Amino acid sequence: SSAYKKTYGNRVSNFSNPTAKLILETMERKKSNLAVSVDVTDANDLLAIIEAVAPYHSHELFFKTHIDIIQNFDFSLIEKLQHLSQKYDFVYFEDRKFADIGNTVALQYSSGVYKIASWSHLTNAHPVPGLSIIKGLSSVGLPLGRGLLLLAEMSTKGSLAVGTYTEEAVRMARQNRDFVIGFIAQKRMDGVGSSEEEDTSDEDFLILTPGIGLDAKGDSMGQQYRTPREAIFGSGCDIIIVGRGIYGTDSKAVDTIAAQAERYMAEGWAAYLARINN
Ligand code: 5IU
Repeated sequence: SSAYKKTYGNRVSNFSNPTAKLILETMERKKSNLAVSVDVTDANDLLAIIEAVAPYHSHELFFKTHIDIIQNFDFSLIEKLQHLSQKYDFVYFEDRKFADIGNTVALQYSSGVYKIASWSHLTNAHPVPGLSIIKGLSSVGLPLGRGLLLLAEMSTKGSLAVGTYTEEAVRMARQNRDFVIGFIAQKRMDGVGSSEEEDTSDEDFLILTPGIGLDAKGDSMGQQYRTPREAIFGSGCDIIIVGRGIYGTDSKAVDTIAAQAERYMAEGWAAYLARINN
C-alpha cells in the first residue's frame, strides 16, 4: 500500500484526528516508533521506569499503561504522568480494551476512578459489540481530540480475532475515520475487507503492534514475539509496543532499562528506514 512507503511526516495529512497527527509528528520529530508498555503494579515503579527511559534518550514515543493494575493509585499519579508527558514530549496510550455497549463504555471512559479520557491521548476497544462501542467512546473522546484503536488482531496463540472478524473491524474503522485512527494488529490493514467499488488505494491506518521481543520467542501464557524488523519492515506495522523486553521480569537497574529501550528504538527505526528506502 502507499502508506507503507511514505514517511511518517508525510502521512500527517492523511488524518483529520488531532491525536493521529500528534503521533505522526512526534514520530518524525523524535525519530522513534517505539511504544514502551509498562505493566507494573506500583505507581512508584511506573514513574521510575518512565524516568529511567525518557530523559536519557528522549526517543520514546508512547508509554502504554494498564492503569487499573496500579495498587496504590490516586489521582495525583495522573498529574505526575501529565507532567512527565509534557516534560519529555511523549504520548499516553491507556490500553483499556473497552468491550461493552456504547452507553457503558462512555461512562467507563469518562468517569470512575481513572477518568481515562481526561488524560490518555489514545485508548483502544474490542470491536465485538459493533458500531455501538465507537458511538459511545467517540461521544466522550472526539470533543477532547482523543483517538481510538480497534483490536483487529491479537498477538496471542489461538486468538479468535482473525478472518472476517478482522475484516469487520476494519470496516467499522473505515466508517469512523474522525475518531478511529488505526488498529492493534499484526500487519497493515489498508484496504482489508473493502468492496470492489470502494477505492482504498490512499487509505491509511496507524498500526500499533504488540508481541515484540529480541531475546525471547514468547512467555508461558501464550504471548508470541517477533522482532521489530519483522513487524515494521516485514508486516508494515508502524509502531512497536515493547514491555518486558525493556523493563524485564524482575526489577532492573535504570541503566539496563535505558539501554534496552535504546536497543529496541534503534531496531525499530532502522526497520522503518529500510522500509521507506527500499
Ligand atoms: N498486548 C499484547 N498482545 C495483544 C494486545 C495487547 O501483548 O494482542 I491487543 C499487550 C499486553 C501487554 C503488552 O501490555 O501488550 C505486551 O507486553 P510484553 O512486551 O511484556 O509481552
